[in-house]
Amino acid sequence: MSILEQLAQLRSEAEAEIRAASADKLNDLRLKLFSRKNGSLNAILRGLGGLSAEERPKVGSLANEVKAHLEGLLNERLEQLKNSVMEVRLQSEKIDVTMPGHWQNPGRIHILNQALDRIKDTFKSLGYSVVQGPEVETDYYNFEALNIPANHPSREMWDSFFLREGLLMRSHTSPMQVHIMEKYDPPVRVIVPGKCYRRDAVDSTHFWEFHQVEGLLVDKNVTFSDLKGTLDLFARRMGGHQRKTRFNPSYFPFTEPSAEVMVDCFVCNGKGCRVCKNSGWIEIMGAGMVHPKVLKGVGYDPERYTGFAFGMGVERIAMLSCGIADIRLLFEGDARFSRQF
Ligand code: FA5
Repeated sequence: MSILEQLAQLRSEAEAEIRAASADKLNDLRLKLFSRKNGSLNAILRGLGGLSAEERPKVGSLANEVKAHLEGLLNERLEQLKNSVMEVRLQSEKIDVTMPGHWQNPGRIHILNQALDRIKDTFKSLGYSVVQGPEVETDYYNFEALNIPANHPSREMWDSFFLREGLLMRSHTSPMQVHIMEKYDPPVRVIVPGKCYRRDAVDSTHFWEFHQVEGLLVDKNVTFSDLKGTLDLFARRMGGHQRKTRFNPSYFPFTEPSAEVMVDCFVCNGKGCRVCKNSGWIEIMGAGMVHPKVLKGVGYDPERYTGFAFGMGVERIAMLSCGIADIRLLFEGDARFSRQF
């Protein structure tokens, strides 16, 4: 076969191979055709020496033409393969933005935490610090230091879960009044949110585990009016600017005088309804001026310092603000209930 025929054959065979080559084969093919040492083109051109002087330039120019043609084809094929890879990717990664989304079922802040957050925000804005305390208490802090000696009849107000000798699950957050005053000199201004435990029979307003927020403010010249002003403002922040408060005389061994703090009913605005048992008023907390015996017990001078304290049930506040009639709903963990608030 003449060199010209060999070149023509190389051209047509290589064209077919290039058209069929995959991306990773293209480079091998390029080497197979054009490598100086053992490329097919050079192998044919090695026969140039045996040609006449007229034939040589003809063959040379045909060889150049074949080389340029095949190189062009190789580049074209490479480009074509790159585009088709991109095409496949685009197809497989295509997102149909008109498809309906998947429902993510986002969580909600539990209604108790919502109430707690609002209570904390209100008092923080009045300069109160938020502190936590232990849920297991000693008899001393839960009772004695709060002016409730052993066998005192008022202990029945707090029917407690006793643990081993001298320890119990705290039945209110008031023991933290004593811890705080023992630790810090006056003035103090704190609230203490936390869990409390009582052996109360469970009904629509009582649970054996519940949350309270204790408040304590001690300074010079603190009066009952300061307590009234503070709780009045609290009620309005929680229930709207039209809320009214009422202080009924009450009894707690660790405050004197003591009061039961009422607000006009959130639901009927004081007209009387099922929630307020037709009285128009709802009790939201116990409060009073810190008893001088309690102040003395922690080393504060009751002649120089006075203070007030209050303790509210967070479940009660949450129920009132959302019109919930049964405390048990708050603890059942039923998402259909929680999702409503
Ligand atoms: C006390 O616990 C006092 N330590 C409050 C206090 C603090 C008075 C500081 C004076 C100064 P009381 O027992 O009334 O008070 O409880 C306060 C609130 O806790 C109640 O109004 C009620 O909302 C809530 N509470 C009491 N027992 C339960 C219970 N079993 N389940 C749910 N909430 C309860």
